[in-house]
Amino acid sequence: MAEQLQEFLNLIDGKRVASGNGEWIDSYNPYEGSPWARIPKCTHDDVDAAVASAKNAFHGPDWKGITATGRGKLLVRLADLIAARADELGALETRDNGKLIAEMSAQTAYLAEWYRYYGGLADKIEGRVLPMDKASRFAFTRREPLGVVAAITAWNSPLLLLSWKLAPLLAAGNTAVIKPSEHASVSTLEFVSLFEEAGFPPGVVNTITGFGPEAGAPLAAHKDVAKVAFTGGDMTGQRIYEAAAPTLKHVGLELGGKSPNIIFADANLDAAVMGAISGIFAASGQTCIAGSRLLVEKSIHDEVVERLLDVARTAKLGDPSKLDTQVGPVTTQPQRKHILELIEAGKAGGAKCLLGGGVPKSPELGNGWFVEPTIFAGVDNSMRVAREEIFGPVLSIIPFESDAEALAIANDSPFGLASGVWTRDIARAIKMSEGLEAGTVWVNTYRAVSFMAPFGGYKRSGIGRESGQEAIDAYLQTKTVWIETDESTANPFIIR
Ligand code: TXE
Repeated sequence: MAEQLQEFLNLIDGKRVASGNGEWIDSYNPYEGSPWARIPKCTHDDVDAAVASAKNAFHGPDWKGITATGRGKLLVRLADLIAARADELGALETRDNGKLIAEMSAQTAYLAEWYRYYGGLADKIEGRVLPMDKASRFAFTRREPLGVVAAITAWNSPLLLLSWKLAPLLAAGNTAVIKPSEHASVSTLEFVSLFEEAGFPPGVVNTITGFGPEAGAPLAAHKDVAKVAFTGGDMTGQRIYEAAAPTLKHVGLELGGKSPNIIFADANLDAAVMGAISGIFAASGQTCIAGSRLLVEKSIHDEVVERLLDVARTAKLGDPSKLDTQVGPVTTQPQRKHILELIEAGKAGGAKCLLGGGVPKSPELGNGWFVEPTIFAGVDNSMRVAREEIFGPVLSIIPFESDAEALAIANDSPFGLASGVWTRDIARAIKMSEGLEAGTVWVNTYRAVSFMAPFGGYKRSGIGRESGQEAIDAYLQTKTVWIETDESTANPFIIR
């Protein structure tokens, strides 16, 4: 069986390599429920080799010798190569993580924009001349890269999540070791070929595949890694924060959410209902920004529920590689088990299951890891389905009566990644956007992202921001240079 699987290799120091111990991990097609490829099962020694390669490249003349403008040009060239290969990369992602081809190829086409944007910013990283309160001194700042950055990513959108890290970190002059999720590494392993084609020196971008504890943990703790940039679950994020502490690494953590999507009675209900559907059933709910808590004003509650059911009932489940499929399988078997357990917890806790609630019966979906689009009404915000990230197609509807109550329920969560507000009242929209404890507030839209819009979490949803101009600051450190122009000697026993 294993002989027939396509093999994908890591990239370390410009060479394609298997793991040092020769072991592999099978990569599954979630629609067929069977393995289709295999990836190296790396351990500590492989991590050491990848970090050594990135460290050498960081200090070596080939990368250091490229001007900021030159780095920018490499990134723009890479963007063109990505655009040319977007469909192919999107198809690989669909095969590996089961998400819709329409969604994955839109993502892979769009990610070229991150490299163009940060390619443009690369030679706009500027220090400052300081005005100085001491007449004989001249001082200025330089903005310098951190060194080796570990980019550890999740399976739901492998290349998009990676690019949010890779484009700014390379623009800033760092080098990278990428650790994709063991559940969906293939697109990343294919993608990194483009760096050589674009002209990046060997060792600037390296990959390590493997399980979290065996490959991710030694990378997150490695003494020569200056920063860990991570996307994944909050508990793993916490472990990475701890692993980074002994060597005082920088960290960027983009973790999960339990985002409130709030519909007021004055909203455009057609748009709001579609926004709610896109918030939870797109990508089978496997997005960190899933609008998994739908807060609905009481006076329109029943109407919104009816409209939601009308759309959700007809959602077409099926093969994610077909363009007309609307809901695909979830990516992993453990993830499906987790979702089904939380659905049972919702039922046991007293929430009313209006739709779905299990595994679809139809035989043609039999091999895939599907979960039915599920809608719970009568949810109280203290229930598990309202508090825990489910990361699946499960919506919890919570009624509210006033703006203050909506805000209180929305903010009563350990998470704070995203939120949605549906209203035609501009004053209400502004007040809600002020009051919501979340890194993103969407008004009359949902699930919108852009390379120019900072993205990240409040509270347990993470640390730091990705995308936008400020993301590049997260991969830079400031050096202050002082120059004394007065040649007279100063008293050495007092501060200068
Ligand atoms: O993610 P993990 P999993 C949430 C979602 C899901 C849960 C678990 O709720 O149910 O996380 O998903 C690597 N040191 N999100 O298990 O474990 C791992 O190999 C270093 C939210 O897939 O967080 C992978 O590369 N690395 C989310 C990456 O961390 C470790 C996206 C993510 O894995 C490690 C996905 C360790 N000790 C899941 N343990 C989002 N924010 O979008 C694991 N890893």
